[in-house]
Amino acid sequence: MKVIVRNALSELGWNETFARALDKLCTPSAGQLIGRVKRIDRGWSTFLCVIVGDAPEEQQLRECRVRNIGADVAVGDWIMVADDLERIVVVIPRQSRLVRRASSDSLRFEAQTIAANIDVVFLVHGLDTPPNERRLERELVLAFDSGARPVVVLTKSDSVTATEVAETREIVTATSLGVPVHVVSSLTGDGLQVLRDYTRGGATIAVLGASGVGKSTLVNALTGTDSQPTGEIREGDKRGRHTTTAVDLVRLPKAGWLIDTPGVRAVSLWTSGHGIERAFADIFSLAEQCKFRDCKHETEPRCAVQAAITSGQIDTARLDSMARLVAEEAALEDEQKRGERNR
Ligand SMILES: Nc1nc2c(ncn2[C@@H]2O[C@H](COP(=O)(O)OP(=O)(O)OP(=O)(O)O)[C@@H](O)[C@H]2O)c(=O)[nH]1
Ligand SMILES: [Mg+2]
Ligand SMILES: [Zn+2]
Repeated sequence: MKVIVRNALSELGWNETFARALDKLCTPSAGQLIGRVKRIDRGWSTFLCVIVGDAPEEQQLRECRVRNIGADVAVGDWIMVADDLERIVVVIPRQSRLVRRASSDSLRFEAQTIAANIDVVFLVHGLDTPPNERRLERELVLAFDSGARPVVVLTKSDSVTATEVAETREIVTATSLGVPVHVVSSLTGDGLQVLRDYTRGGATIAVLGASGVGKSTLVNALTGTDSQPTGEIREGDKRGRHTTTAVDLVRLPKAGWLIDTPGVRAVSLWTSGHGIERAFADIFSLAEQCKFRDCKHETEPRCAVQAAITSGQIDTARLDSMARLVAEEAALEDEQKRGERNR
């Protein structure tokens, strides 16, 4: 049966590419449900859906729950579900995915998909604490590897002076190379209109950042609701209290989707793409002028990167940070290869 669910599903972000992918995998039958995962709780996925076979005028978005044991699903995924809601029949291949390394010790080398089928990633940092360039670099690698567009959002502009905003913006802009940087306040509404432009055309935006930077407050400000719980930060170290505990897909009033995520302390890489090259494009482009192709930018003669450090063009901390990320990725690849061999 052809899926004639274009109207209601396109509101969810459904497009021709997903439709073709579904066509290749199976033929939906009447009564089955096609939808998008909103939230995942122990063993259950909550998803927004329409019923296959309903006439277009009867198509209504509804919220359902399905058991997801054994299915590899993430928030933002498109799924087809059996009519008895007992199982997920198909997870449609993802067009993009935000993946990090799972933090639990027993799962040391397991990937965790934070969000799927996203167009933009907001990397959120609070202006009330000093800029954390090293963290931002990691987040940029993750975002570039996801296949979505990174955008840096500096929140809480109301809590600092204009001079402080300018200083932080300068540091952050230098770290993020050509990535857009926006300054906003969710309390006063300052700068929010520019962020709304990213939701045009029904885009899906994942919101990523440390606990307490104001992700959920931003989501509420953009949706005009208080759907996401928010929490005070700790007085002493200004850290958040891990208020958001699960990833959640939230609808914007006109078009588009936001994915609120819980703040994580450490951003661990799970990469397979060109994230590091893109996040450190400045160093990679200098490296092309090093004398040796395999220059490690340590003590080699005629190293263009070391020359840039001497001239002050590049910070040693930035080069060290890149080296750490490259090593982390290499260790991960080794572990993955070992895992495959033992399988
Ligand atoms: N002054 C000011 N405070 C803000 C702003 N945005 C958020 N806050 C405050 O920052 C604190 C943390 O906000 P949350 O939105 O809960 O932070 P979060 O990033 O969602 O944190 P987790 O869910 O723990 O990851 C709350 O007390 C908010 O009121 C802002 O634009 N200005
Ligand atoms: Mg939150
Ligand atoms: Zn070099």
